[in-house]
Amino acid sequence: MNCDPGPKPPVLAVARIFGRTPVVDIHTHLFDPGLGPLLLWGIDELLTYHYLVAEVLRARPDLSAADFWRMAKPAQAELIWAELFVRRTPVSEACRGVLTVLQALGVDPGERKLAVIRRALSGQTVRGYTDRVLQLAGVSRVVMTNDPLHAAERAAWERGFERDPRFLGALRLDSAFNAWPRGAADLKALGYDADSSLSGRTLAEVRRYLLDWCRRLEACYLAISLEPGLRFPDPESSLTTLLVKAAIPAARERGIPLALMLGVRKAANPALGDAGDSVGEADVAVLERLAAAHPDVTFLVTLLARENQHGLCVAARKFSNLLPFGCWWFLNNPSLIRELTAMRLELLGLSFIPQHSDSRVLDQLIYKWTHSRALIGAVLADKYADLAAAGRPVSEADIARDLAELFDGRRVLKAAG
Ligand code: FIX
Ligand code: ZN
Repeated sequence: MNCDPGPKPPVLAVARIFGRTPVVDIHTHLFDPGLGPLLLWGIDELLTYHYLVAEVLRARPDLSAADFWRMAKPAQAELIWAELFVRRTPVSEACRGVLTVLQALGVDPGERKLAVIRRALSGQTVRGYTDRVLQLAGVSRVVMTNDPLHAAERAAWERGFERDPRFLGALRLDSAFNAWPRGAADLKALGYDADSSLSGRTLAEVRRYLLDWCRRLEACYLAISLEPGLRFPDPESSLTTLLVKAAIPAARERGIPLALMLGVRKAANPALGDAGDSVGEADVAVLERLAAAHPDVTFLVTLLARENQHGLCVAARKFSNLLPFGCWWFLNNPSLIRELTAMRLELLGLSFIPQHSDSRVLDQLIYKWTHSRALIGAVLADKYADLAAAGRPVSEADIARDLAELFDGRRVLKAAG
C-alpha cells in the first residue's frame, strides 16, 4: 500500500504559480544579441562551459589542460560528451543541466550520438533562439555583465546597436579596479586623466568613467567580484579606496546598487582558465562596516563560501541596505540551494533575492531556472506548510505576491527605467 500521502498541497500550488511567474535574472554573462558573437549559444558552447571543462579534466587526469585547450571547440565538445555523458553517468549538476536543456528543446536526452543532437538543434537564428530560450526558461529579463575595458565589447557599444529591452546592463569593475594600477593605464587610454597615484583628480576621473558608462549601459547596478581578503577601512588599499571614493559615490549618484561578489580566489589553477578560480572565506564584518558607513547605498551581496552564508544573513538583519542575492557558482547545486534558501527565508523573510543563473551560454537559462524553480519552490512550499500547521494557510494570491517580490527584480531594476 502506498503510504506516501503525495506532495503537500502548497508544493503543487507553488509549482503551478511559479511556473507562470516570469523571473528577472539579475546576474548573467549573457549579452544582448545586438552585441553579436559575444552572446554564446548552442550545444557546443553548452558542452564546453567551464564547469564541464573542470569535470572532464577530472575524468581524464591523463589529459593536460594545455592539450585540452589546444583542441578546437567542436573536438572539446565531442570529448566532453563522450567522457561525461556516454562513458559515464552524467550525475553532476552541470551535466544534468545539459540533459534538462535537451529535454526542454524536444531532443531525446538519452541520445548517445552528439551528431544526432547537433543536427536536431541546427538551423536556429540567434534572435529566434533567444525568444525560445527565454520563453522556455520563464525569464522576462536578464542582467548582463558589461566591461567597457573589454575591447570587443566596447567597440560594439561605441558602434551602437538597437537594444533588446530584455537584456539589461550592469557595469563590471573588476578589470578597472582589481589589478590597479593596470586599470589606470586602461582608463587613460580611453581619455580619462587617471594615474596610479589615486589622487583626487584620478578619483574624479574614475567616477567620470563610471558615470559615463552607467549612462551608456543604462546600468541597473555596478558590480565587482573580490578576493576574500577585502578590508574596510583600509586607507593603504587601492581597491578599497576605489570602492569607497569612486564606486560608492557613483552608485549613490545614479541611485543604483553596488554588487559586491566576495570570496573568489582567482586563478588557483591558472591552466584551467575560467575553470581555474577557487573559493575562500570572506570577512562578513567588512560588509557590515561598509553598510554602516553608507546607509544610503544598497549593497547587493553574494558570497562564494558556504561558510559565509549564515553570517551574511545575520549581517543583512543588522543592515537593511545589505541585499543578499543568489546561490553563486559553487553554491548553485541542489543540496546548497535548498540549504541557503531555507536559511534565508527563516532569517530574512522575503527580503532577499533567492537566485541568479550566472548563465554564460543562452541555453543554460533553461536548466538553471528549471532546477531552481523546483528547488526554491519546494523550500517555499515547506514554509507555507509550516504556516498552515500554525493556523495561517496561504492563499494562491499570497503565493503569487511572494514569488513576485522574490523574483521580479524590483530591488534592482528601479533605476534601469
Ligand atoms: O565573477 C563572476 O561573475 C563569476 O560568476 C564568474 O567569474 C564565474 O566564472 C562564473 O561564471 C560562475 O558561475
Ligand atoms: Zn558571474
